[in-house]
Amino acid sequence: MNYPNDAQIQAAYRMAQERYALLGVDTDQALATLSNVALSLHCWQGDDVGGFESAGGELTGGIAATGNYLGKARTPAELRRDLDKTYSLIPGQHRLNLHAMYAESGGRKVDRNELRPEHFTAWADWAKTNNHGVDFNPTCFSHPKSASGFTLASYDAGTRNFWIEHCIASRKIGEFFGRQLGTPCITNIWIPDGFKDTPVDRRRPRELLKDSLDKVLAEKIDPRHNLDAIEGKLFGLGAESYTVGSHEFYLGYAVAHQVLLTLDAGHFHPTETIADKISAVLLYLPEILLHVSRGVRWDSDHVVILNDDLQAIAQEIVRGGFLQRVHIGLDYFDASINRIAAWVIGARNTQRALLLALVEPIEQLKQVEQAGDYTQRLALSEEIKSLPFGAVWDYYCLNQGVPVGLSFMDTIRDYEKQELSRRG
Ligand code: RNT
Ligand code: ZN
Repeated sequence: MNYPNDAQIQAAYRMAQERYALLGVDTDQALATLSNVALSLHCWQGDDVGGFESAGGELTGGIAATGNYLGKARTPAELRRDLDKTYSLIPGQHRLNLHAMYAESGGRKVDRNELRPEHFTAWADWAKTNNHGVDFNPTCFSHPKSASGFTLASYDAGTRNFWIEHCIASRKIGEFFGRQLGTPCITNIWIPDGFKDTPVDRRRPRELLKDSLDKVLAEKIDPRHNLDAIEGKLFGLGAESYTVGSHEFYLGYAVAHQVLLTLDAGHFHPTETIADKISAVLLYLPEILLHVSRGVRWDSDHVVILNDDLQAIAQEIVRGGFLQRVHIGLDYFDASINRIAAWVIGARNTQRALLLALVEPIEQLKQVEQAGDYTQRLALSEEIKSLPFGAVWDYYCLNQGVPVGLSFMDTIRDYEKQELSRRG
């Protein structure tokens, strides 16, 4: 592969900058804005949503990582090494999204309701050293007490209580991360509860879930340290007919309690996109969390590509002026390709989508729309698609000291040879 040299990248940028300036777009400003957007990288792409509680524990909860590519992380040290490599290939400073099952208990069995901040000190130290904020998730799946398919909405009070305790413990761990790192941790609750076949009673499990959430969220935690989020879903594997925590359920709960709503791009009907929901829900909620993902048929978690859906999400965030109120996390898991590449490709695509939105002549577009000139709106929207955006992105990567263009794959291939291929 031949790559452009620094002088070529800079020259291409100068030309692109002039071209965008003709439309009143300041590309330097766009890049400065982009450099302040931290993505929350999901730790679970590195080991196929396995966690470190027990080797080979089965992934349940209606989600699935398919594929058997070499090099899956088997220990926290390996996962952190893989993450370090990943962050080094993504421009900017980013966060980590951690799940409770990635606790480190020094070989002792600690059940999920007994997890405490001390089981996450290694993650906190690593995050502090590397300047990553951390977000957190209770793990309400892949556990004997979720085997019925129900957790916070279980008819069994003992089961419900166990998961309530786990979620409360998780919020305190979130608070710990927030305090340690000086940036609020978003603790996001997603549960798998649902029925494979059509239930008779759709009402009772939702009442139980509402009651469980009330208990989980009863204690106020300083929002400078922890923010709570709740994530709905349409269906899961083995829960095709009914999901207790549906979108409407959580939208109502979030508005009523002013907690963050999490919108996962893969959790809606196939032609339903989350982009259009952002400006609607932000009228009633201070902030939201996105799980940027890609649904493909039965799977809600394919690696994010730079498609229309992703661009529409970025456009809505930028055009709406919502960069401060929309937290962007990634959520997908592909075990059939190099896992570092999966992280890097999805993260870089999300950034490219944001940059594409940041270099739009938004004021002009809004003006023609407000003037009712829909012909010009269409013409301009289409024309800007072929502006030299790639040169701006390359220049950004160069300035941020990360590989330009496809050269990030050289580093990944090297790492695969030196590190990943040695893992059993
Ligand atoms: C599942 C949800 C949830 C998970 C992670 C592992 O459908 O999207 O966010 O992917 O918690
Ligand atoms: Zn999700």
